[in-house]
Amino acid sequence: MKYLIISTLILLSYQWWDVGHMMTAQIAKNHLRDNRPDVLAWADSLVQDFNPLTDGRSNTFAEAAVWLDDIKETGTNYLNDWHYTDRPMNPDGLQIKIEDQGRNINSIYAINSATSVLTNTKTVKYRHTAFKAQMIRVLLHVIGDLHQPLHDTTFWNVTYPNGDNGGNLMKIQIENGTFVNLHSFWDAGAFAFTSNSTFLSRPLSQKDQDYLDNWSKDLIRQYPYSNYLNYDMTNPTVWTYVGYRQAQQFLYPMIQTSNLYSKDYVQQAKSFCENNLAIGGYRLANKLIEIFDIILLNESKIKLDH
Ligand SMILES: *[C@@H]1O[C@H](CO)[C@@H](O)[C@H](O)[C@H]1NC(C)=O
Ligand SMILES: *[C@@H]1O[C@H](CO)[C@@H](O)[C@H](O)[C@H]1NC(C)=O
Ligand SMILES: *[C@@H]1O[C@H](CO)[C@@H](O)[C@H](O)[C@H]1NC(C)=O
Ligand SMILES: *[C@@H]1O[C@H](CO)[C@@H](O)[C@H](O)[C@H]1NC(C)=O
Ligand SMILES: CC(=O)N[C@H]1CO[C@H](CO)[C@@H](O)[C@@H]1O
Repeated sequence: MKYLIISTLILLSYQWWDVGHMMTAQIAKNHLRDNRPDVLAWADSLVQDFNPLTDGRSNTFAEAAVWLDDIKETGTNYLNDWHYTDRPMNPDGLQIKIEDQGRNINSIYAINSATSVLTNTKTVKYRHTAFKAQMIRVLLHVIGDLHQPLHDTTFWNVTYPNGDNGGNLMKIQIENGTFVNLHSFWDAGAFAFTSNSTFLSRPLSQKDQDYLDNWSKDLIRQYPYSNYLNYDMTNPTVWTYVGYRQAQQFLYPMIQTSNLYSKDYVQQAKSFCENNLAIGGYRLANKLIEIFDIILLNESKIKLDH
């Protein structure tokens, strides 16, 4: 029983619920459609390469952003620690043991690895390989994850001497009085983005796809790319650090001062999440542009050589 509870927690720990992932990808898609349709065509075709090898829930660009969570259901640990970067928050200055320093940079490592697979010099000739098709799905997912700040830290103090598992061991009381896990609250975008059996459940119906598309266009209007011209758009280490600071400055202080539901806080949390979805979408789009431009350059060099 104990084992079951723990594994449920771990399963919950590392996923920005489907809707957050699909929205990040949809925003990236719409941004690329307007600015770099060539990049979208390349990325989308690489996504589709993998469709026959999935369970049919991740066939579109937006749905494919959830694939890295889908494969957890197979019970394998494949790429499990690529979903987060647990930079420690340790206000009591506890002596904490981080097993392996490498584990401290996982989503950063994931993005950099996927980028190098996609731009690898030795495989420039092969745009479509099984490995590249997987790695593009990794990018769609992990860039979404790291914009949920509880994927960028674990909190340690005397009460949580082994860490709080990215907010999974803390509880927040919501409007109807139930206590929910802090991490899940944020994964669901303060319950602004939940899905259920009739709404945005995968595979998406045409109506749901239209809904997602409309919603992402609304967010792009409310949070236009021009708002973020000073933001880092290339370096995942910076992105996870910003997420860590957001957790430190906004997510955790709220439950430290009051554990009670407040409409104000939920409202703030929703716009905070929308803002992060927009930035995540723009960063994903920019990473794909950066990668595709290297590919184009390398392909042209190869042609010149021949
Ligand atoms: C309270 O709301 C949450 C989130 O919407 C829901 O999951 C839970 O079932 C609700 N609990 C009750 C007792 O209504
Ligand atoms: C599913 O979610 C939608 C949107 O939040 C809501 O309108 C609908 O009532 C929900 N359906 C069920 C069965 O919970
Ligand atoms: C999407 O937006 C269009 C144009 O505003 C509207 O006609 C359509 O009903 C919307 N679809 C959904 C599913 O919200
Ligand atoms: C540890 O942090 C939690 C969450 O902020 C807080 O509720 C708890 O009181 C802290 N423990 C100690 C011993 O300060
Ligand atoms: C084969 C080839 O030209 N590889 C190059 C691809 O582009 C990167 C970045 O510009 C170069 O470092 C590689 O040498």
